[in-house]
Amino acid sequence: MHEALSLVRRDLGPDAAVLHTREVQSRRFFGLLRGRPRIEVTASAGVNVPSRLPEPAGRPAAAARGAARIAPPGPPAAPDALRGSPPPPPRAGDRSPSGVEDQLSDLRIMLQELCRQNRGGAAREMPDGLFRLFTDLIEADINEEIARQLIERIRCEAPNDELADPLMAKARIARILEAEIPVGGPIHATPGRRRLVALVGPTGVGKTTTIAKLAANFRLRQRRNVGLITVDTYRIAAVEQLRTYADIIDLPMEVVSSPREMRSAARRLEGLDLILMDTAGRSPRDEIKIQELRSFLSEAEADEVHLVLSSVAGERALVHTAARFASVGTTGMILTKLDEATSLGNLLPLVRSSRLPISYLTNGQSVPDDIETAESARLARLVLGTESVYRK
Ligand SMILES: Nc1nc2c(ncn2[C@@H]2O[C@H](COP(=O)(O)OP(=O)(O)OP(=O)(O)O)[C@@H](O)[C@H]2O)c(=O)[nH]1
Ligand SMILES: [Mg+2]
Repeated sequence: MHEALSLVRRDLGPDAAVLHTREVQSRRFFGLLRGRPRIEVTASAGVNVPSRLPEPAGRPAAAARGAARIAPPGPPAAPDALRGSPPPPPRAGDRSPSGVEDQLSDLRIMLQELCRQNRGGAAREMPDGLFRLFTDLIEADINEEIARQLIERIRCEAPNDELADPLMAKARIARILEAEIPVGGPIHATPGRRRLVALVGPTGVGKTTTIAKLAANFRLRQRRNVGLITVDTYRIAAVEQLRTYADIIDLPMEVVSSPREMRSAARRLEGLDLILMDTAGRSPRDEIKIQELRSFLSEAEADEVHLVLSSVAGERALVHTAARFASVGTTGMILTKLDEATSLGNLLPLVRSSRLPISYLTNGQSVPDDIETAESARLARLVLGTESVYRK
């Protein structure tokens, strides 16, 4: 044993942790004759676990990282509990001393855990059912890292019978996602208390269409007094697009082309319950235009600023866009074009990074019907692909 440990020390250095030692009886001549006993030592310089060898007397306790030093050549020191009553020297053919088997099985578990972590986890060691669930998550476009985290989490939290049932395991993941997805509820338009809500976002995501849907619902279904403001005077057709909706729904509308005009326009709409403000689509990369948008919004004294994002966009673009628009004071998010998305797992990184509550979802071009108030449980099921974007 001393010889073996010296070899470990020589090869792996004094900081190596000894993980496992055992005596192996070799056999010669077709297994009939006993060969010389051999010593097998499992040691590592890179594993962060306490060494199985006791600390030599007079040396400091195990290093903070947990690995003890290998004993220097010479008789190994006794473990703390046994100090003062040295164990009898091992006899040839002796099995391991009492308790060592337990320690070895602890070690095995510890090593398995380390291997699992080192290998980056889930996929290879997952039971079949969970592995299928993992691939379902990947297919729903949930990124691999988040999918692993979700599987690991239910593995830690759920009882075995639940893990063995794919439907129950998926339902547990749905509940985890539900708790993660913040929603902001619908806009509250109280009669007589003017509320100004602006929609901002990149180009072509559906801001104007969503304003028309909201305006029609508040005006025609909830009988609120609604007005519109547009600051999108960059595209010739933009004003006309909103004016068409204003005419159909019969709403007052103001066109504002500079932050200075904003106050007087808002004053002209005083007395209404809800003012919806349409803005020009902005590239998240255009810092100057985003700052300009900010001055429009602060002049308007907007109560709510909803960032409109297309659910068809890639997850990195969504995260980046939300971060860039945060500087205009976004208070919520509206996700559009759910009907065009093949999957919605791309929304999870956005939800995690922006922490903005989601207020509405839109799922088609039809005004005023294709809009709904966002609900966490439904969004979780949509992300998992267990529910259709079209409500029955
Ligand atoms: N499929 C689908 N199309 C939508 C949805 N919402 C809007 N659209 C369409 O998306 C296109 C752009 O919509 P707009 O409302 O003009 O988008 P915008 O954000 O105002 O665009 P800009 O003002 O140019 O930045 C139109 O063809 C809309 O009909 C939706 O939920 N689903
Ligand atoms: Mg528009």
